[in-house]
Parts: sequence; C-alpha cells; structure tokens
Amino acid sequence: MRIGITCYPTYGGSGVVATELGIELAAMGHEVHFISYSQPFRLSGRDQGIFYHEVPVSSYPLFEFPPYDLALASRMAEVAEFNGLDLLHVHYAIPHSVSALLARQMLGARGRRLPFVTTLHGTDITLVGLDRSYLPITRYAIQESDGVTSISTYLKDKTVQDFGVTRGIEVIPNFVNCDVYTPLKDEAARAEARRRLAEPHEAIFMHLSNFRRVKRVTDVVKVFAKVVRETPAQLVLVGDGPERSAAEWLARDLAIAEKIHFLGKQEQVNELLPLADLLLMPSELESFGLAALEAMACKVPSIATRVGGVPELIDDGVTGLLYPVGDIEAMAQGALGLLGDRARLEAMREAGRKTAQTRFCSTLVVPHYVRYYESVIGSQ
Ligand code: GMT
Repeated sequence: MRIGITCYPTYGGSGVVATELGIELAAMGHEVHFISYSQPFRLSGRDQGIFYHEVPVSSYPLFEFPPYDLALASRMAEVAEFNGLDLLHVHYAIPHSVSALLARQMLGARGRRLPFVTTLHGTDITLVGLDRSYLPITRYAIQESDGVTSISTYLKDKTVQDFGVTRGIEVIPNFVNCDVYTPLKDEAARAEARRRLAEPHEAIFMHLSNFRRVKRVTDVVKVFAKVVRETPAQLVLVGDGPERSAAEWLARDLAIAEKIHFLGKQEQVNELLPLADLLLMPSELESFGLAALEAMACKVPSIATRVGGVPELIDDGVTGLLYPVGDIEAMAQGALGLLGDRARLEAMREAGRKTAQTRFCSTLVVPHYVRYYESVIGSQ
C-alpha cells in the first residue's frame, strides 16, 4: 500500500505513535509518505520506504493567523496525486481530519478516490475538541472519515458521549516495538549506565512527558520529595514544555534540586527507560499513557493515576500501581512499598514486560492497522 500519514511532528504521544507506525509499515514493505510542517522528530536516519513532504505555510500581512489547515489540505491532495496514495491516515483530529476531508473532496471532484482514516488520541476529544469553536467541525470531520480509530475504549466512549458521533470507531491500542524498548540484559552494562545518574545504592525514578499542565509534573516532584526523605533516590525528568519551570522552582523550594536531573527532550528514550526503577505518571488525564507502555516494555513499572484509558494498560497491583489524581502521599507510599519489597517489584517488572509483549507489541498491533486500512479501501 501507499499510505500518507499526517501528525503533529513535535514532542507528543500522537506524533510518536504516528511516526513509529510509519516506520513499522515501511519495514513491512509499504510506502509511507509523511505530510507535515516539519519532519517528525523520531524519523531521522530511518528512511527506507519513507518519504517526507513539508507543508509550506505562507504568511501575508492580511493573515493574522496563517491558515495551516488549508495549506495542509492542498499538500495532502498533491502528495496523494503525485504518489498514487491509496489512503491517508491522520493522527489527532484537529485540524488534520478537516484537512483530509477537503483533500478527499478536491480529488473526488476529479474522479480520484482518497479515503482517509482518523485516529483519535486524547485531547483532540477530551479538551481542545470540546471547545465550541472546534466542536462542530471536528464532529463533522470524524463522522465523515472513511475510518476512525481510537487508542482506547475510554476514548471511543468519550467520542460517542461528548461528540454524539454515531459512526463506527475501531479501538486499536497504542503499541511499542518490544525489540527497541527492552530491558538491558547485561546487568554490568546497566549498572555502569545507571552510575551516570545515581550512586549504586540509590533508586532511580523517571518521568517522561511533554510537560503540559495535564501531566502534573509538579506532582512528580512532590511525590519524589516524600520518597527521597525515606530512601536514597534520584529523579530523572525527560522532556520539556510549559510546566518545566514550575517543576524546577518547586525542586529548589523543596531543597531537592541536586537530586533531580532535567534532561530536556531526548531522542533515544529507549536507552534511558531501562535504567529506571519506577516511572512516575501522575497525570490529570491520559487516554492511554504511551510513556507507561514504553516503560513496561523495559521492565519498569509505573506509579500512575487511575484516569481515562490508563486502567486498560496498567493492571493495578500487577503491572503497576494506580491512585487518585493528586494523592501525593499514597503515590509516595506505594513507591516506597515497592522499593522495599524486591520480590513484588521483580514480579511487577516481569508482568509488565509480558503484557507489553502479548498485548501491545508492534508485531500484533500494526497488522491490526493494516487490516483496518484494507477494509476501508475495500469498502470504497
Ligand atoms: O493530549 C496530549 O497530551 C497529547 C496527545 C498527543 O497527541 O500527543 O497525547 C495523547 O495521545 C497519546 C498517544 O496516543 C496517549 O498516550 C496520551 O495518553 C494522550 N494524552 C492524553 O489523553 C492527555
């Protein structure tokens, strides 16, 4: 198949999923064309069967807001025509599904078919999409898509409830490449790599996000502050975004700044995750929680919140621990309890890896997307 993929190319779960999907599809022999305003950040250097088409957005004095969605629609139609695309797959409904709808109509007027699949990821439904300025057009574009997938049952149900969408929505969960996200087998190498972040007797906590408010990064620091009062530990924060400064100030106020490493955006998170003992994901809301899945594949259990689609990924008490949003004390006690019970921690590490391999591995989930594409193309 020749597949066009549009996503937000910057830091964020939907862009990561879209990029990893494109890489996996290309490895299976499909031709993949990314169409976006910049090259997706996890793409560099892996371009066999992958093509990137930038969307130029011109600005004029008349435009206070350059219309990216229109430029994207034009580019989608061009790329589809010039490369004979069989299907477009857009990640995050706003504005990508609206642009895809326009591109389909443009080509349709000339007798060429371009079906498109919209994948719903999270705040496109739970936050941004609910804004009255976007809701009617987002609902329309979802309803008119040739195929719609959702990364969790929670998000599918929210789309039906809050948007009144009546068309079918296929749940295809997020996935992880279990060969890339894998524990470090060589204990000596792991110990050596950990030494760059912590002393041998210290536990390593990690957090990985785009540091937006919904991630509650200050709760990460607060939980860690309680933990580190009881046991030697270091906290590694991977990523960047609007809440980073608040987290840095809090670390200073709580006098634990020297135990916290702000690494900023990192490309090879698969090399960092296996070094951690626990991942902290105290989000206000997660439709899935990709970071927790990547950690599970590396045998790192999460201390997380019982929100959105997270319970579909983490089996509380088996592959991680779930708590109410903002319950700092319980999360800290949960983490301390696990660190103090090596047998339980080890069982959780094994169970997490097994879940990643048996339910969320790319070798299982990507073929689900391929079958779905085929059914959408076949039903045209
Ligand atoms: O909504 C966001 O925070 C960003 C969004 C994205 O598009 O980058 O993340 C969502 O999609 C991820 C990948 O499918 C999921 O793992 C996240 O749980 C989801 N975030 C939220 O629902 C808050």
